[in-house]
Amino acid sequence: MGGADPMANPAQSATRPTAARLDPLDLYGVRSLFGEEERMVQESVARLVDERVLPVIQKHFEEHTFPRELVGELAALGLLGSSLEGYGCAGLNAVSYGLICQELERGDSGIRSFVSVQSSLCMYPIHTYGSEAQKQAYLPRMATGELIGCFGLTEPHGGSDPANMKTHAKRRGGDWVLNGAKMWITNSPIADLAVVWAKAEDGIRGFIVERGTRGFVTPEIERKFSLRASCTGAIFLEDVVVPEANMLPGVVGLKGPLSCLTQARYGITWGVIGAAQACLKQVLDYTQDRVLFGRPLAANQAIQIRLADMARRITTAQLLSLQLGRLKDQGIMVPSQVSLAKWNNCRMALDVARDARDILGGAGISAEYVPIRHALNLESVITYEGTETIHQLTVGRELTGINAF
Ligand code: TGC
Ligand code: FAD
Repeated sequence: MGGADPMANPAQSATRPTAARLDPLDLYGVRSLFGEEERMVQESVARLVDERVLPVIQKHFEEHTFPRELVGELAALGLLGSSLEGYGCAGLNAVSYGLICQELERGDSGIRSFVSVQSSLCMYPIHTYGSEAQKQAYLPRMATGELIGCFGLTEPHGGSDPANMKTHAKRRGGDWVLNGAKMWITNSPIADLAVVWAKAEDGIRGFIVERGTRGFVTPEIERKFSLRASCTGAIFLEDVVVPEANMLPGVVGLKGPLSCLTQARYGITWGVIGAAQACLKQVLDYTQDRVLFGRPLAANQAIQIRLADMARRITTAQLLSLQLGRLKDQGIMVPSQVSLAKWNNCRMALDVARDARDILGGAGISAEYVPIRHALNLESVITYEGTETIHQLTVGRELTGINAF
């Protein structure tokens, strides 16, 4: 036998040689499964997050402001509508889009939210269901960040059941007249346009409502304790006249908005991994440096079990999202698979962030450390795009064939 057997000598086994150690944020080497383009995308977004997002995000979170100054930089890197083809969009694959979300959410869920809404909830429906004129008019300018979009589906009386929406659209001559209210809408106060879903005579339809249209107002929701670096508002529609040319012609029915949610939920499954990785990294450093009872906190079995559990859950989530991405790139991903990953990965990230907060002790409630910000953000992420219960029931329906909503 050449090298020393670490099991034979407790003193040697206390610290393993550096060369043998795995990447604690990627224990299964998931990164080795990415293609060259995917790795390049991840690296460039990681750089943006390190250099431009992390230095400013805590201040924006504390001041409850969205870092609008970053929009141009996100656009310059091709991150807006990145998985769409043509119209100034990058045409990247699903795994690359996932990695974009992961790196952005390592910075803050609010930044990933901005990109999710712009890309998956606004540009995607225009690209998929819009007329050629709508695509030409909006997509190139949304890809550069010149136009910001928002997505109005949720209503004040209950977001989990959008089939029961009250907002309606009635034909008047060659126009449509929209009335109703949407609640909890990311970006609505800063948006230049809203994709609004409303009940028409033949079913739910999507409309592009431009800022400045009479009767369209978007007040901000103040006093949020979560996603404070993201701008959230309502949309009120009072006799809003929308020309026929602004109705999305390619889809009727709830599958229109739900198909957009599938795109955004897919990205969230990756995004929350980034938030969890940021928390794990911070507690790994902290527990090595903090000495209690004469030894580093990291030398306690109870702490190691908690760190190991975080790594186990992150690794599982990474493999889930990667396989989901490969299914999506093959065109065979189905919504209940997205639900399973949205449920698992959001729960994983929220639990990791809360536990990391606790391991930091009193320091864990300080803005000097990232877990409390991520934990607060993840309270929204586990709720929006379908609550945990909605995704559990979606998987239940897949298994049993029985709708239990
Ligand atoms: P159901 O009968 O199941 O479906 C109606 C039609 O839609 C189709 N469909 C889907 N299509 C694509 N993707 C999906 N995920 C789909 N789910 C269903 C379905 O095949 C059917 O088509 P067709 O042709 O037969 O008509 O509808 P349901 O009324 O039973 O509802 C099912 C349920 C509860 C799962 C759905 O209502 C739901 O997902 N509720 C949750 C709502 C939600 O997630 N809202 C999110 C609002 S947006 C948001 O939160 C943005 S946050 C963004 C950020 O800041 O990052
Ligand atoms: P409800 O639907 O009222 O649900 C309340 C509770 O009941 C939940 O715990 C839910 O799981 C549970 N529940 C519901 N149905 C059942 C059932 N059948 N069985 C058991 N339990 C059930 N929406 C948009 O349209 N666009 C956006 O851009 C957007 N951005 C958001 C940003 C933020 C920060 C937040 C917090 C929300 C955002 N949302 C957006 C809204 C979000 O999608 C909704 O909050 C979410 O879908 C839940 O709807 P709700 O808040 O009305 O809760």
